Amino acid sequence: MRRPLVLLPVAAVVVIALGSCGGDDDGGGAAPEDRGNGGVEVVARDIELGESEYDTTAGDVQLHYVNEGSIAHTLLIEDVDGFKLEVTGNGDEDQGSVELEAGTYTLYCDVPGHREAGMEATLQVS
Ligand SMILES: [Cu+2]
Repeated sequence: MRRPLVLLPVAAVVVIALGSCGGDDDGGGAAPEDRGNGGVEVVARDIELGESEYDTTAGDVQLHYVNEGSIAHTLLIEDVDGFKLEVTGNGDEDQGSVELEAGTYTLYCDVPGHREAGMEATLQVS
């Protein structure tokens, strides 16, 4: 019974991400160069993130989360609601996109105790 419970929120995030992709609400037309940021790959380990700082460009930011640890981890962006990736075990992956303006953000894992243990990193969006 655990598996559907874990997969459902992941599916919801993907649907939300795809939905926000299609909903072009700025009306100005997205620049094709936006696709050039190539996404951000974040590695989870027990118990840290692969890097202390990540860089990307503003716009539709693709985040790819890969678990190289052995326990479940999540990836959230502080003060950005509605974005969460989850990986359940070694080799598990999750991905999603989120609209970000230029600025400095904090990525973290919200499994109790993990952020305090060091599972956070800076995301620089320029
Ligand atoms: Cu964690």
